[in-house]
Amino acid sequence: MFISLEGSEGAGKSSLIESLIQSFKDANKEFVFSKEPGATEEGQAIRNILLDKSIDLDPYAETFLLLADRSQHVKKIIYPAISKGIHVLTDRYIDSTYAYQGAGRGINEDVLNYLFKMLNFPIPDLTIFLDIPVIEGLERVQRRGEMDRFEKEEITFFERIRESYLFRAKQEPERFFVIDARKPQDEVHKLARDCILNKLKND
Ligand code: Z5A
Repeated sequence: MFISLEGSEGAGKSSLIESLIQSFKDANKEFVFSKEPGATEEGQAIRNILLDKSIDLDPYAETFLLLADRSQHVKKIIYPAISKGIHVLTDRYIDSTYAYQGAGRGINEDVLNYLFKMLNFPIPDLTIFLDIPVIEGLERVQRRGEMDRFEKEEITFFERIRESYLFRAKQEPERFFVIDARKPQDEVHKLARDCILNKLKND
């Protein structure tokens, strides 16, 4: 099973993954947890460039850096785990690119589809989207402290991102599971955990 976790700023993905790691250990399910950008050593170097607010990246330069990061991630982590029958849960994947670079930066969706296909990126079996209104998510991020290159964008950028996620979730209801990320953390955890364990049982 290949699962991605998506959400806009401050939705609570990192907090959710931390609690899921414990749940799957308790349920004796073998999982690899990873994150984009930066799952691999090479990806870490790319991540530093992507998040550096002193660097002014062209939208295509940004997109190709993310794809370089993903190529390493897919080749070194995702495919090897899947081929051994180990489940993978990644914090961000292709839907982040549709949302941030597609809707956010204006890169044409057909171009992204072409690149994903050419690079042979696997499609997740399940995508959990933590949905939060833009202002509430940004307030959480601001409370957390210093902001990175993405987090400093204007509100309309994040509104386009949220709309893109919701649109994709509507287009692919069999792949997406949407959770209202305003719910208390333990409820969000339970919804995500039950969704994943049910999917594992039914597959
Ligand atoms: N990016 C891209 O543009 N295109 C791509 O294809 C990919 C990525 C793959 C990576 O940043 C950036 O890369 C990202 C998009 C771009 N944009 N940014 N920024 P990152 O890896 O540094 O961060 P992130 O992925 O955006 O995640 P995050 O900032 O760490 O947020 P989060 O994981 O969703 O939230 P959190 O840290 O778990 O929670 C935020 C706060 O809310 C924290 O204080 C929690 O305690 C609190 N929280 C969490 N859940 C709750 C609930 N349920 N109630 C109340 N408070 C909560």
